[in-house]
Amino acid sequence: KDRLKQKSAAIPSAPSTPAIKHRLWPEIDRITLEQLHYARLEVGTGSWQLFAEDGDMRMYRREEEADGLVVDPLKACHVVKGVTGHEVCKIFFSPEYRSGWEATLEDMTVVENISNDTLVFLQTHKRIWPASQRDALFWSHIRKVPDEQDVEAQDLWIVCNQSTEHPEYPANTGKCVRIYLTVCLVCQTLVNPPKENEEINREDITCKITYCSVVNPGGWAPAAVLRAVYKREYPKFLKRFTNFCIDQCKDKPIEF
Ligand code: 6CM
Repeated sequence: KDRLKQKSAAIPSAPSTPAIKHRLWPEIDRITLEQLHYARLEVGTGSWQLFAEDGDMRMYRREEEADGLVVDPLKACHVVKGVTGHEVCKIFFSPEYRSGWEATLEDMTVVENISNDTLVFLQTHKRIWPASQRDALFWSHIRKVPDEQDVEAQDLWIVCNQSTEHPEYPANTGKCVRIYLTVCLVCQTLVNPPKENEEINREDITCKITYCSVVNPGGWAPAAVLRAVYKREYPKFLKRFTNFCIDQCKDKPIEF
């Protein structure tokens, strides 16, 4: 009985978002929690191959193919000073910031506003020669996910992006090939206790970031070109994104 109690205590309590009434909610809730679990597993040794390293940033991939297409899972870890997990996740989730950090983006539309923590996006990405241009249709959900069994992981946030379908935006009808993605960003805030009678300032906070992604290119894309693009673009993305967060937050009050 005690073991059962402990187990259920580890599951974040059900969120009170109005999104729970949406037809996609069971999938959103399940995939978000699955991705949270997956992101928090240690990379360890074995199947993950380190392919990029810069300061505190480490990027790993596993070479995998499905129906002849490259679908290499990627896992990246980074540590960024001066920002909270909530701030970083909010910037990753919110449409108003996207063009400021997403270098592969050509266009972005919110096609459904499910609630203030759950949106459906249609994005077109810049064409990469010699393949066709790609688009992506995905729901995106942001949530605070404290782990009641880990005192260190109370300030824990996730954004989960998952491809979906929408009758008004069918795949592969125009010039774009639709890509299919499962992406998550998990952020944990660590705080150095401030000196007595002093307020916490940005030097006292650190954000531990985990980013996981699996992208299926959806149609023909030469494997070697795609792997070379990922090797170049993912480190560029994480550095650009985290620098953007630091810059956006530096003159604002800390948002826990
Ligand atoms: O996670 C990232 N961005 C999010 C917000 O935009 C979202 C989107 C992910 C889509 C990423 C796909 C971009 C690459 C498309 C290339 C398709 C293959 C073309 C064939 C080439 C031969 O989750 C950051 C994504 C950073 C990507 C580098």
